[in-house]
Amino acid sequence: MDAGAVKLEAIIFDVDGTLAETEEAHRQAFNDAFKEFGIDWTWSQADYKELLKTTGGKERIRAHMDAIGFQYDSADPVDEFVKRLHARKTEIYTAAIEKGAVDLRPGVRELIEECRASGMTMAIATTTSYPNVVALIEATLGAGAMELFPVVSSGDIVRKKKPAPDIFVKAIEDLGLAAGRCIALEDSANGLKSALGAGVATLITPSIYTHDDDFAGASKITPTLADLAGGDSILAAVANCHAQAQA
Ligand code: XBP
Ligand code: MG
Repeated sequence: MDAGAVKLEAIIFDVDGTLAETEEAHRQAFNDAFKEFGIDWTWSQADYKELLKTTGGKERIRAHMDAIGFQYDSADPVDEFVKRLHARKTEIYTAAIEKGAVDLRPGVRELIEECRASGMTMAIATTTSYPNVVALIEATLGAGAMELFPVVSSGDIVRKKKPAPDIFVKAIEDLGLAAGRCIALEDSANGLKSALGAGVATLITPSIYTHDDDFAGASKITPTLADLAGGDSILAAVANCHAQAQA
């Protein structure tokens, strides 16, 4: 590393699509919640690919209502209805995750373990709701594993979700670090735009729903973290990617 190079001090992980391929479990949970509420919507994979352009589950439900011209007629305010529907979706989703519905993507467990062993700070910046983060981390890394992430920025903690930079700005503020000291791990164009907007260099591992997104501006694109390192240290490969972005 050059004498003047900026040292990597924190890795900021996105959750859905990056830590794990969770979006099929989300889609299933949305569809199950719709059924329970007596709503005749079923989101196919093709529908969901389009709907994912709207980040945030509640916002996604509203986007769908607008797209189909859904006539809401109830005494309940529509915001309350969406909140209740989404809260039930979160219960269904977290129950599935707790039962082991998804595992971490290749190389993620190894990178987290390397960070833990070497003292590299880890943080989370995600659009997904906080209970979803806890369910995934504990189901895949064990009870108490949230302690590995001293900073978790998630869901409604900011007003504007990805692709706005707010969630990454909040994460680096909470870390107390300059953006240049961090690297973001993301899977989507919305996530990339958010991280870059906060000045954070970004490594992309595209996921099943985002492989044809536009990743212009990414420091590196690799199918998985395991591919990035080819059997060597994944943390060293991520740090190298950060060093190249700062050069
Ligand atoms: C992905 C999202 C989320 C999830 C669903 O977040 O946009 O909305 O699809 O979770 P990220 P919620 O990639 O930033 O982790 O229903 O809780 O929003
Ligand atoms: Mg994502």
